[in-house]
Amino acid sequence: MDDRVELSLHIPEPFARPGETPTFDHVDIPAAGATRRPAVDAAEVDMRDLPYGMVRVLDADGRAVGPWASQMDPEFLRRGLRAMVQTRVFEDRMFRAHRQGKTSFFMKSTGEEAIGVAQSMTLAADDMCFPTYRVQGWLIARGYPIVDMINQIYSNASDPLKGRQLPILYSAREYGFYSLSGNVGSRFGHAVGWAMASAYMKDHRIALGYIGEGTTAEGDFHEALTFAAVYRAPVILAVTNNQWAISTFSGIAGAEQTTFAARAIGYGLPGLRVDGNDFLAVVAATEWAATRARTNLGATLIEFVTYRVSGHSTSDDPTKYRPSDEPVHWPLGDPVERLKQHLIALGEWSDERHEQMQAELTEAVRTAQREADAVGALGQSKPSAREMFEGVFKEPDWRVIEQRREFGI
Ligand SMILES: Cc1ncc(C[n+]2csc(CCOP(=O)(O)OP(=O)(O)O)c2C)c(N)n1
Repeated sequence: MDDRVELSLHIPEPFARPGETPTFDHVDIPAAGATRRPAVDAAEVDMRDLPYGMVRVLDADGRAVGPWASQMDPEFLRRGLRAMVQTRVFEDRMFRAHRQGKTSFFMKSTGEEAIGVAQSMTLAADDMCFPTYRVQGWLIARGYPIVDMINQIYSNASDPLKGRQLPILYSAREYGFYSLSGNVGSRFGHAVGWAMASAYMKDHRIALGYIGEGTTAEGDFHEALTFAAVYRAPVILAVTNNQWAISTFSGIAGAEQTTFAARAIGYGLPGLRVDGNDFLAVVAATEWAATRARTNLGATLIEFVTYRVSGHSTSDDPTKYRPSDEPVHWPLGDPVERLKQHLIALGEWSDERHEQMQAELTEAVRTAQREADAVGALGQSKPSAREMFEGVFKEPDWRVIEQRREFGI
């Protein structure tokens, strides 16, 4: 008789499906202030507890507590709040624009705004971020014109990218925002390469790469970590763990085994696990990792624990694969509400001022949309066909010249 054990596979299953009661008991959340803050030059071997903790600053009462809390200028915090609200208002409007047929596609970052906004405000103007489509707040925090974002989304004659990119795949070098790619993960290695080039040229600029937790299952993630560790590249590697990769829960990318921050340990890199819905924690962790990068101490992997409140994109209906009330059960709350409460607790903000700001930003987005609508929404206006042949190569290539001649323009 064959007494060998019959082999089987483990197929991770989400904790709740539509119609079931949502639970986040599996997400380990230490209290605010509980996770220690090591010196930036601490040895990696002495920091291997951090990927299992969670850098949190804001407590349930909106107070800043613990070793990662620092004195922050209320004006800086108000600017952060403003950029997050602006991002949310803008995204809601663009989602509606999609439903009105004004664009073919859109994606929201609802619930994740603190990450892109806080990092944009923390890093230097000439650092470079290698974004995902989930950090539009980076551009908004740096004052990128909303009308240009809408023109890009409409692919109209004023589209700064001349209709060459899918809606929301922005590119803005002057804003430290490297060209987005629809191929997820492809930019993560670029961040490391750019950082290596900066060090090779004895420059001072550092890079920040973003990747979703689902995409960490791709080879690009592991290649980037290897290069970052080996060459001690001046880069921050950010995993935004929003629990979902379209309809696939984080367990399919390995969340059941260990944390995404703990992936760092295998590469000899420090890994931080951070409350991604806590604006102050995002700033503190980013400052810590940036100081390491700027002083040749090398790369840091940061997992931002957050939640994707909306669907993956305008093509997605999340009620098909998760309980419709799952977002309200998310234990880390709403980043906008939490920063607002903190400012109110400091005596630096009020509900009235918040409402007034919201109204003002709604009006600003409306005005920008009217301006873009006047140029034309999707299909009503297009960049000139001539644009296809321009800006392709630094010096026009003979093939481009020939094709343009054949085209007769
Ligand atoms: C290389 C590649 N594979 C697959 C896709 C299809 N796709 C687009 S987004 C996505 C999910 C990404 O999830 P995650 O990395 O967790 O980021 P999130 O969208 O949750 O921010 C997939 C599979 C793609 N665009 N590119």
